[in-house]
Amino acid sequence: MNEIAKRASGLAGGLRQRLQALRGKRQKQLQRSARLRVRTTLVEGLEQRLPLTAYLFVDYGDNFPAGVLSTTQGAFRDVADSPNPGDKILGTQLLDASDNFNAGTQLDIVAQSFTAQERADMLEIVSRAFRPIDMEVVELTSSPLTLADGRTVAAATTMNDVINTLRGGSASAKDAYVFVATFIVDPGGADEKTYGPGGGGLSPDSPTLGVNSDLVDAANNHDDVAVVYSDGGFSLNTANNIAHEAGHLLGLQHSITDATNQANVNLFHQLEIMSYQNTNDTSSSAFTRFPMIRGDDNSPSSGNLVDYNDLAARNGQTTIYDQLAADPNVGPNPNFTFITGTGAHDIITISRNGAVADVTIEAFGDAAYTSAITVPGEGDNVYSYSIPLTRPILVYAGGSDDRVVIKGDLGVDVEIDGMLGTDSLVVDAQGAANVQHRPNPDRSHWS
Ligand SMILES: [Ca+2]
Ligand SMILES: [Ca+2]
Ligand SMILES: [Ca+2]
Ligand SMILES: [Zn+2]
Repeated sequence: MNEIAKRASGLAGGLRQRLQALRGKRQKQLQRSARLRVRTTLVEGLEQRLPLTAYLFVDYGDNFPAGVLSTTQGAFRDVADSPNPGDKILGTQLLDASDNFNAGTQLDIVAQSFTAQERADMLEIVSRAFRPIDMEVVELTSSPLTLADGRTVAAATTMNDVINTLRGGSASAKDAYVFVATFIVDPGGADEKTYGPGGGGLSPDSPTLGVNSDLVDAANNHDDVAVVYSDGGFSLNTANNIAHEAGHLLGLQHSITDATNQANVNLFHQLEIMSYQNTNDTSSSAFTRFPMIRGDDNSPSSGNLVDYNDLAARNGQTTIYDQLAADPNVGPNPNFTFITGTGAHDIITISRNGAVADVTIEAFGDAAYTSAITVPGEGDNVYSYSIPLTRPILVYAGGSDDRVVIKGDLGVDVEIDGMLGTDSLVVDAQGAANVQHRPNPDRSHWS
């Protein structure tokens, strides 16, 4: 067997193994046309990543003295000032039980307990959500870690450590820092208030340090610090809120918050990190590349959507993913082109069209693909765009039962993460690209 044939054989074997694992462990159905072939020119893995531009730091308090970082309301909100607006570090305003803010009032950040596996599971969900973005997720621990941009980081002992971590590396990198803990304002005092142990999180108010928050400006202009409340242990709420609060730090606003009285609408928002329809419900989380409806006062508790066509994405972008990708201080992961479905049942079609590929996403309320979902902002049922065929393609199909259809020899690798549901893959091509299909990890506490 020559080298190319051996490699092709190995790839085909790997694909078979993955497919068998898929069938055996998850009882997924996977359909392939008889013409699926493994491309013989694959020479390296998909993760030859270029250095990424910014970081999301996640700090569970591993270096807190005796498990508590004791600071003040003021030091935690106004983390670091600077005459240069771009160098200010915005923190989060946590109020006391009387809803008061006094800069000198004590604020204790109390570390909670997690097993290594629980932390790894949550990091996997967050890292998956961030993989399409030009940012790397770093869990801070007591062991110092030197990053690709040269800065050495570890879990914080003091707020000064937070500043040094955020200001390390390239000054232009606008990083996000999220504490996962319980937060006690005025501990032992008359106005003691504990944030947590129930789920939730907060990001900087606006203005802070005299400038707009990135959430208000729809742009990642600053390093900032957000909080996620937790009483320890794995929860979807904690994992998704780490990514959600970080999304605010990058300039994203809410998609659907309160549930609407349209089941299909709630369903297709489940993939979107910036929607509360995602937070407690699923590990299939992403910044979606499909139009999402704005939340907050657009999705009131009555369940009656105010405007179906009011999009969550801003800056002239149609999708939340595209808003991040277009932000000069975030950007897309340069190593591949990213496609998502939604939380609903999607048919995702990727068709070669000359030098590019045309992508269509059709979302449905049912697994039989009969109840079509109208694309917000468009009025029809097909969301489409074209992509270059110069990089590998990464597809996140999202929750529910999705069908991914690949037409024509795309000539690039395609990695499909079907996420939850019973997903199918149809390849209709002569000399198809190498296709990896990865089901959701089988963990009973993921849903
Ligand atoms: Ca920011
Ligand atoms: Ca889906
Ligand atoms: Ca799926
Ligand atoms: Zn939020």
